[in-house]
Amino acid sequence: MKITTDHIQTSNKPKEIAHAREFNFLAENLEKKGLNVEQLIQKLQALQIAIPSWALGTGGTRFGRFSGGGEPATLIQKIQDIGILHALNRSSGSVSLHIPWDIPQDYDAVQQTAAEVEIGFDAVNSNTFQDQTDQSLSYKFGSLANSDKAIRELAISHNKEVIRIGEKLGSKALTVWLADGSSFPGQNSFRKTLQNTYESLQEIYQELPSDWKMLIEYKPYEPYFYSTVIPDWGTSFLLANKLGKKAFTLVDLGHHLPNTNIEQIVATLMTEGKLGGFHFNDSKYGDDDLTVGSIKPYQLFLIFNELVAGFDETANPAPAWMIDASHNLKDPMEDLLQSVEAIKLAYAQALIVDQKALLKAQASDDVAFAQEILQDAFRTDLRPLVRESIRQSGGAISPIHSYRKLKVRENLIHERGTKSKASGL
Ligand SMILES: [Mn+2]
Repeated sequence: MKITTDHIQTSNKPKEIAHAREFNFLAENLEKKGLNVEQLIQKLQALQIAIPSWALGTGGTRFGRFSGGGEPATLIQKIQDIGILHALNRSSGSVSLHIPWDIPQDYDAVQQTAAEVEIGFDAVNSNTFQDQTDQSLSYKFGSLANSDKAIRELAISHNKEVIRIGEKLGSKALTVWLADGSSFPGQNSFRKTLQNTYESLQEIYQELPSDWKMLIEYKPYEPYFYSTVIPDWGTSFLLANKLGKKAFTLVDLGHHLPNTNIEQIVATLMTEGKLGGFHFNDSKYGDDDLTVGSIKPYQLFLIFNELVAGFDETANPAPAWMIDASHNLKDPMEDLLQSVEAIKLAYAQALIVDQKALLKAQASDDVAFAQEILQDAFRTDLRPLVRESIRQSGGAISPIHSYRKLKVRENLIHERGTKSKASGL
């Protein structure tokens, strides 16, 4: 199925009048506060969030997986699905590939499909957290950190291959998430596994093209439950600093212990110019991979508040934005539309924070007013602004409403069948 301009216009029609009324009311109020609405819209339009190739199918838990049908069975179908999302929200203009789940069979066909639906290639992700069927050695006890040099070399060569695949497609970043760790005290040496990891990453780093970035993800636990080799931002930052200027820290919102102050981590990394990218999701208890903004929208806003301030005040390069969620209950495409909207809303809220007044309140220790400034922005309903930015880009006023109205899932089930399954988490 392909979404056409006609589709968008027809599905927008019943919403147009009410939307215009809501937007004009909001725009007037924002202008009264001294905000430039046109500029806000341009900034919102520019924010593009990559969709991971593994998020288009129904995710599972370790107990089961309940597919919804019509899932993309091939990489080309995955890119077509992202094309549908992008046509609806004009905000999901790239795919983040997972290797080896999505090694292109026919590069020309993959690139042609991507070009047809206006999709680019974001960071490529390596996978050394599971063994592949034809793999000679096992990652059961670690990959880049393994005590066995031959296993480390296997994992290093896999990462180098991922870079080569990404180069052919036009990617500019390699994301490394390392599952390596231990489940019991004494299982391995903290110092040796960290040193092995550093040396392995060095070898991969040397293979990185000059205009590429290496994004190092961290996670405190899981799949191992006593330790992970890169448990926190500090360890990732340490490795990125030692590796060099092409290496950065990647923040995955679900990869923190409960109540961690993620916005402070963002501020610190940006001050040092080392925030390389984001994996968006939401969580209640752990790495739950829930829809962005579904559990802690205020935290998401506070993170964006640091990002917006950091864009102005630091030399941190533009980070890579990606969703990293798993959809077990909802239609994955509806879930992704909701996530992208939540990200844009948090960004919009952060853009209207009165930064000058906030600095003044901070300088005079006016705690109550500083809080008022942030909460005033957070509590302003900016959905009409986000909708208008998408509408002006040629997208749907309400992407999820149009998705249902155009019967996208029904069409995909009709095209691909009810048993079609996507690879992924
Ligand atoms: Mn992630």
